Order: sequence, then structure tokens, then C-alpha cells
Amino acid sequence: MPETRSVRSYCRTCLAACGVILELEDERVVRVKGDLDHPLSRGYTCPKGRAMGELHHHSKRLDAPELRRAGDLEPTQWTDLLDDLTGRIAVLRDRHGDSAFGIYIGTGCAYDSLGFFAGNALGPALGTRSRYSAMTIDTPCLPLVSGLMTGAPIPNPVLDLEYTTMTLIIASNPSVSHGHTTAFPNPTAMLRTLAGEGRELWVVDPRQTATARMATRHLALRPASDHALLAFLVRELLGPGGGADRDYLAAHALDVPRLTHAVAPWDLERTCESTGLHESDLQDLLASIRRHRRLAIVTGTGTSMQRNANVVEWLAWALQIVTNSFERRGGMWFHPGASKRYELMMDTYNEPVFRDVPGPESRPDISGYLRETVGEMPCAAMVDEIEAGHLRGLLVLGGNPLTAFPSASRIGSAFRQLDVLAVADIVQTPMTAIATHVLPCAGPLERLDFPGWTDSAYVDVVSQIAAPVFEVGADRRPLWWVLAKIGEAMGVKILPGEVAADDADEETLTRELMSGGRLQYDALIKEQTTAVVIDGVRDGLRGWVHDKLPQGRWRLAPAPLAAQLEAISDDSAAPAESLRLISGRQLRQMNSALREIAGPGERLDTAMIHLHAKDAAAAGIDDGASMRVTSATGSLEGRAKIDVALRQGAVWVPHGWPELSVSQLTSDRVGVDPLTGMVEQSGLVVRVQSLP
Ligand SMILES: Nc1nc2c(c(=O)[nH]1)N[C@H]1C(S)=C(S)[C@@H](COP(=O)(O)OP(=O)(O)OC[C@H]3O[C@@H](n4cnc5c(=O)[nH]c(N)nc54)[C@H](O)[C@@H]3O)O[C@H]1N2
Ligand SMILES: Nc1nc2c(c(=O)[nH]1)N[C@H]1C(S)=C(S)[C@@H](COP(=O)(O)OP(=O)(O)OC[C@H]3O[C@@H](n4cnc5c(=O)[nH]c(N)nc54)[C@H](O)[C@@H]3O)O[C@H]1N2
Ligand code: SF4
Ligand SMILES: [Mo]
Repeated sequence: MPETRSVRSYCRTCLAACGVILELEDERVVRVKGDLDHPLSRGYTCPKGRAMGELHHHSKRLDAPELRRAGDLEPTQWTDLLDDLTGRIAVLRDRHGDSAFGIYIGTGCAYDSLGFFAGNALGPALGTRSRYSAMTIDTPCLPLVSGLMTGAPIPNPVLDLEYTTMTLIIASNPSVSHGHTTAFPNPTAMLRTLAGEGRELWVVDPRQTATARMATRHLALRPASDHALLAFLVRELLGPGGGADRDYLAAHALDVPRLTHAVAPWDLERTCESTGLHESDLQDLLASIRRHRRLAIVTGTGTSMQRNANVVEWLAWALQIVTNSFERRGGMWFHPGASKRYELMMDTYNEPVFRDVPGPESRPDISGYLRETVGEMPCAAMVDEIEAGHLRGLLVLGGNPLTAFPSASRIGSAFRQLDVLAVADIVQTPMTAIATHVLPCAGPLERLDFPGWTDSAYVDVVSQIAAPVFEVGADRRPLWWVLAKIGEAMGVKILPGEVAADDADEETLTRELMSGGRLQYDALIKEQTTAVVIDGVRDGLRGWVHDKLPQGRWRLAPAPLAAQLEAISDDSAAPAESLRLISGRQLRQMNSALREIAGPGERLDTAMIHLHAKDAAAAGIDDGASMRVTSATGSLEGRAKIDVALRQGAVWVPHGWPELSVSQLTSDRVGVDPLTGMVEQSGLVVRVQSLP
């Protein structure tokens, strides 16, 4: 008889952090099922979570450190690897300064709680300005807007699932992604609640996604025209027909006249023209908002990746402020943190949002806002920084810039120019294949984790702990240990309590990291059975952001954002009938990861270029035929898929495939946002043609 056991845990693949039960036979995971007792996911899992065991036991797991010698990667010992790596970093820093060595933190690192902490601690400790993360190719508009409107880039609005009656999901597809800034464990149940009796759920997306199919109403607007829709709504609510909460604005907002002026051009006619929506769509939406008086707006990567991302996010906040929807039942609330206390962080935040500091030296076109607000260089500058010789050594933590970064054709050769490219991952990837140093890390089932950096995306104040299921196997090491050893060789201690890497243990480190938070380690670990919800905090702390606003008021129309809206001229950007590339994710992979693992459904044959039938016919492209998409800066060849879910004018290419790298169409030079350095990854104008 095989020896069996079952272990309660949670999935470390995406924001949703679903509760799972792992069934083991002879120390192999044979089954992963949803934990019915989990307060948020309630038994739900997706194919990626159910593949946790497969990932752990996968034949491509990295087992031993590797060092490139004479052109080839060779297995080595940790002491040799770390000596070589830190020796080379020291030489770089001596010769070219602290910032010649940089760190990139990718999505794969975000759910390794101690590794992520250590990754974020190492850069500042080493005094390097070359600190990058996937945030600047994902959603830098959020900290920008939050910072500009509240004085600190901390508040994150989340859905008030119980009370919201009018929800607008713009450019997010939680049925597949499980959320962007609000987590959607069990998305079907959550969407059903939002569209339930007496409630309305509107989904704004050029594609009729699985989320849109659950909506009360779907508006398939023209890609990258969301600013027009939102500006129109704000204009009308502030206008004679009313809907704005005037008393609230008088007491709690600055710059109402500036906002009113900024949205003035977006009347019904112009908005219909820009968005391609019918008058009745816009009137109905407006009437619904007026009827419900408050609303909740969830944005996603379809807006954060478009050229007008900052303006869209700002107008979404403005619409919620104008209707007095923030921190009121029926609107959005600001998560005060579970393993942190964000309300206290607001008090100590003293970094001016408007400091005029130069950005990356090689890219004077990108301002230093973000660097000052969240301490990062934009990814869009990395290739130039390498080519200019400013960045010569890079540590990549759980990331894959080869598919994630723009200008895909430049990135590979720039990386090969680096003196050091150290890659920390759990499986072999195209990045480990070109690395100078491969750092095999402990995977999710070999770690003690808590969702410390992401628990503010939950719809409740809740946290959980996953204890290691297995000892760290083969010759892998926890990422925190690797980073602490690198730090020590450079003369800095980065672990909580300044403990040395070899003396540290995960339990003590985690306890220390959670101290000062709302939920303590000991309380959580006692509850091994399931995640812990702290009752009463959500309602008890409703209003904490209001309390912390400078002078008690929102800055309703920050000057840099108002200037960006003014500068938008739809007509000059592109003719309305242009085809536009839009972004999208797939259920059975996480960006570039898990493609070979999470179930048979989505494989290479799903990496296709999706088109509306009329757009395909106009270009003479048949379903399944070879075709080319061309943007202003690059082109991509693949097979066509006629997609009935798409609005005419939208071209959809999934993200994360090296075989069909959508990043060949994006650019680190053209369309980069000057305030955040964000790359235009959605809504960019493209052409299509058939290939023989
Ligand atoms: N054109 C275009 N570009 C995009 C996007 C787009 O839609 N279109 N999306 C953007 C977005 S939103 C993002 S977030 C970025 C993603 O950019 P990245 O985060 O750089 O890319 P991923 O493909 O998510 O790489 C994650 C890596 O982490 C590894 N990993 C997984 N688990 C672990 C772990 O526990 N430990 C360690 N050490 N490694 C682990 C995986 O094996 C994988 O190699 O790409 C962005 N780029
Ligand atoms: N299964 C799975 N889950 C994931 C990921 C994954 O790769 N796979 N990646 C994770 C990551 S890193 C992130 S950042 C999140 C992202 O989470 P989401 O933002 O929810 O990501 P998507 O599912 O790509 O949804 C974006 C939607 O925006 C729409 N869209 C595109 N352009 C426009 C536009 O101009 N206007 C409007 N209104 N809509 C537009 C697209 O059609 C698409 O439906 O997902 C995370 N979850
Ligand atoms: S939605 Fe899927 S990948 Fe995300 S946490 Fe749940 S099981 Fe894991
Ligand atoms: Mo992302």
C-alpha cells in the first residue's frame, strides 16, 4: 500500500491564492483539489492550480546551480557559483559604479514571500539605481494615479462584493485572469453575485470574453477609446443632468473646475464617434449610474497597457469620487492590508510625488516620477541602459524578459552583451538557457509562504500561510537564502532582523515580516486548516484613506494627467477604422510559464492571431492560414483564427508565447509613456496581411 497523506495549502500562481488540498502518495502529489472550506475560493481551482504537483515533480525542474564556463553551462557547487557571481559583481561595481549591477523582479517571484522581500531589499542595500520589476510593463498607472490623487501611491481600491450594486469592469477578464488589482478566486461565483438580482454588471471590452458573457450588459467599444467613455460619464454627471454628489465634492475634493474643464470636449457625439458605441449604450450606462448613485470600477491590463493608461485610470477614479463611491458602501473600498497596515504606511510616507529627478541616464525622455514613487527604473529603458554600458550585470528573479519586454528583437542581443546574467527560476526557461549563472530555487511546495504583497487585492481582510510540503529538494536553495548570501558577500545583511543567511529559518523570518501587521504569524499558523478572515476591519476602517488625504481632499484633476487628456486627439492618433492589437491572457498558462504543464487544452495550436471575420476577409486571410501582423515598429507571423467574440477592428494575440511573441510588435521607444515609462502593449495600430 502506498503511504498517503493530504495537506492543506494555497496556490502560489496568481493573485487569487485559491485554497487547495494536496493528496500525496509516497511523497508524490497525485491530486490537487479545491479546499471547500476556504473563505474566498470555496473549493474553486483552475487548471494551473491543479497542476501544482506536476510543476513540483516536472522533469524540467532546475536541480543544481549552473555556471557558464567556456561558452557552456555546467553544473557546479553553490559555493563556487556564489564566489564566481559575487566576485564578478564586485568587479563591475568597482569599475563602473553601484548601478552597473541591477535586479529585475518578475511575476514568478511575487508569490515567494521571503524571496520577494529579499529581492526588494537587496537593490537598495547595494545602492543600485538599476532596480526593475514587471510592474512597469504591467500597471504603473495605478501607483501614479493613486499617488497623484491621494499624496502616496499606496491605496488600492477593491470591490465591495457584498454591497456594490453597479459594477463596471473595464478591460479585465477575471474569468481567465482571476483578477488584476482585485483578486477573483472563484470568478464565476463572484461575477454571478455582481450581476445578481437588483444589481448590474457592465463589462467594457472589445472582445466578448467569458466575463462579458456573464454581464448584465457588454459594451464592445473600439480598442483604446476608454478615455472617451469615462470622460463622457464624468462630464455628464458634473453637468446639468446631475448625478455628482456636490456636497461631497465641496467638502472633499480639490480642482472640480479643472476636471469639469478637462472633460468638457467629450460630448455624446464625439464619444460615440471615438468609441464606436451607440448613443443608447452611453445613455443607458449613464442612466444606470444615476439610478444606483454609486458604482465600482475595476480596470485591467486592457487599459493599463494602452497609450492613454494614466488618463483612463485617473478618470475611473474621478468618476468614483464624483459619485462619492470611494469608501462608501456600494462603491469601492481601500484595502488596509492584512499582513500589513497600510493606514500606518500612509502616515510615514514622505516621498514627494512631484519630485523632478532624472530618469534613466540613457532615456531622458522618461521622467523620474515612478522611480521616486516606487523606486524603480522602467523596463522600457533596460536595453538602452545595457547598450549605453550603464547596466552590465543583471539578476533576474522569476521573470522572463525575453517574452515580456518590448522590442523583442533587441532584448536577446542586449542580454548576451551583459557580463553577468544570473537567473533565479524553478524550471528551465529560455532565460536560464542564456544565463551566465543559473540559480535553482525552492518551489512553492518547498517554501513557507503568505500572500504578504498581494493580500490587499482580496475582497476581504484575509490572509493565510502555506507551510512547506516537502523539504527543499535536489541542490536547490530558497531564493531568500541565495539573495542574502549575495548581499553578505557584498557587505550587506538584508534579512529581517539582520540575521545571517546560514543562521536564518523561514519561520522566524516570516514571523518577523508579519510583525506589525494586522494578522500575526502565530495566529495564522494555528489555523492551518484554512485562511483567516479578520471580521469587522473592512467596515471598521472604511474611510481610512479619506482620513489620510492631504487637507482631507482628493486632488481631482492632477495637472500632469489633465495635460495628458488635453493632448489626446483621437483624430490625429489614428483613423477610427485602423486595426488595433489588444492584449489577452490564456487560462492554462501564466504569462510565459506553465505552458507545458497545465493540462492539454491550450498548446501551441492556441497561439494564433485572432481576427474578426470582416477584417480577415478584407485582407484575404482565411481561417487557419498564415498571416502577418505589422505594427509601427515590428512584425509577427503566425496562423489566423477567425474569432466571433472580437469586435471588428480588434486583433487579439495571446501574451507569453516565444513561438508567437507579441512583444515583437511592441516597442521600448515608440509610444512609451513619459510619466511612467509604460510600454504601449494594447491598442496599438497594426496592419494585417495574408502570407502564401
Ligand atoms: N506585449 C506584451 N507584453 C507584456 C504583457 C502583454 O500582455 N503583452 N504582459 C505584461 C505583464 S502584465 C507582465 S506581469 C509581464 C510578465 O513578465 P515576467 O514576470 O518577466 O514573465 P513571466 O513569463 O511571468 O515569467 C515568470 C517566470 O517566473 C518563473 N517562476 C514561476 N514560479 C517561480 C518561483 O516560485 N520562483 C522563481 N524563482 N521563479 C518562478 C517562471 O518559470 C517564469 O520563468 O509581461 C508583460 N509584458
Ligand atoms: N490564466 C492566466 N491568468 C493570469 C495571467 C496569465 O497569463 N494567465 N497573467 C496574470 C497577470 S501578470 C496579470 S497582469 C493579470 C491581468 O489581468 P487582466 O487585466 O484581467 O488580463 P486579461 O485577461 O488579459 O484581460 C484584459 C482584457 O482587456 C481587454 N482589452 C484589451 N484592450 C482593451 C481596450 O482598449 N479597452 C478595453 N475596455 N478592453 C481592452 C482584452 O480584450 C481582455 O479581455 O492576469 C494575471 N492572471
Ligand atoms: S485561479 Fe488558478 S492559478 Fe490562480 S490561485 Fe486559483 S488555482 Fe491558482
Ligand atoms: Mo502582470
